[in-house]
Order: sequence, then structure tokens, then C-alpha cells
Amino acid sequence: MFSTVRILVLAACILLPAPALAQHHHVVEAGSLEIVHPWSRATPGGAKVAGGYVTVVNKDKAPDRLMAAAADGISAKAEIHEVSMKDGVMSMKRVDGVAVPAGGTLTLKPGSWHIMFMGLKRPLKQGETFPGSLTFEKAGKVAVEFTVEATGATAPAMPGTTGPAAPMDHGGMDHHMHH
Ligand SMILES: [Cu+2]
Repeated sequence: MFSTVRILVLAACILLPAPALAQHHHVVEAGSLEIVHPWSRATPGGAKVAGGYVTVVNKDKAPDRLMAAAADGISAKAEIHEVSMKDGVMSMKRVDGVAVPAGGTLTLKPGSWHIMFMGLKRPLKQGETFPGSLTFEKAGKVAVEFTVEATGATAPAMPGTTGPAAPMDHGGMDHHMHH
């Protein structure tokens, strides 16, 4: 009888929709990292690139590093980009990774560090989600779900937040410099 109870409990645990719960809270735990609300923005038809944004909270006393990202379903490849200002001109370039500070937070957002999905296979529509992954030096490869926000959104649409106007619109930036 006890074994029957145990089997039922085990079954309940297996059947629990853990990914759905994580998605509901928009938080994925990976070791000492908390990956909060990965998001992207709707793209016009014909667009070849889209930005990817996320907040990563590091609860460890040692830094980690975001090394790579991917979303094979919607793009041929993804790069991590740094935005810089030189002589009044905004530009961005590919970097090998970006640090997640010890006990700190890394925020990828429009106008700052971001993931660049390149070679878009189709337009992204507001309200949809697509699967992807983030790869960290220590925490390893973590599966995430990106939520597509409105075109021009400067912050994820979450209750209780009002995003200030962005200093620039990343969507309008020229990515041809990469090739
Ligand atoms: Cu970029």
C-alpha cells in the first residue's frame, strides 16, 4: 500500500507542468542564476534581424558569463552585441560574452547589451513566444522561452512597470556593418 502511494506521488511530480509554471512567472532558475523574462520585439515583414533581451540575476559570490544564445526555430544564428557611442554615432559590435557580476544583475535591453537574432526565418508577431537557449560559462546551456513584445517596446510589458522613452530605437539601427 505504501508503495502504491509513493508511485502516485511520483507520478504527480512527473506530470506537474514545470516548464509552464516557470513560464507563468517568467523566471527560469539555472544553478545560482535567475533568468527573468526573456523577450524580443515584433518585426516588420522582411526584417532579417531581431533583438533579444533578458535580465539575469546572479545569486552566487562568483561571476558567471553569458557566452552565447540561440533560437534555431526563428533565426539562423544569434550573437551577443555591445552598443557603444563614438563621435555621436551609435554602433554595435559582436562580443564573445558579457559578464554576469557576482551577486549582481546583467540586463540586456534596447540601447544596451542585447542578443541579435540574425537571419530571421520569419517575422515575429506580438504576443507569441519562441523557444531558445542561453549558454553561460558556469551555469551551462539553459532553455528559455522568449515572449514577443510590441514593435518599438523599450521594456517588457509587465504589470506595474512604465518604461521610460528609449534614447534610441534599436530596431532602426543598421546591422549591415556586421558583414
Ligand atoms: Cu545588434
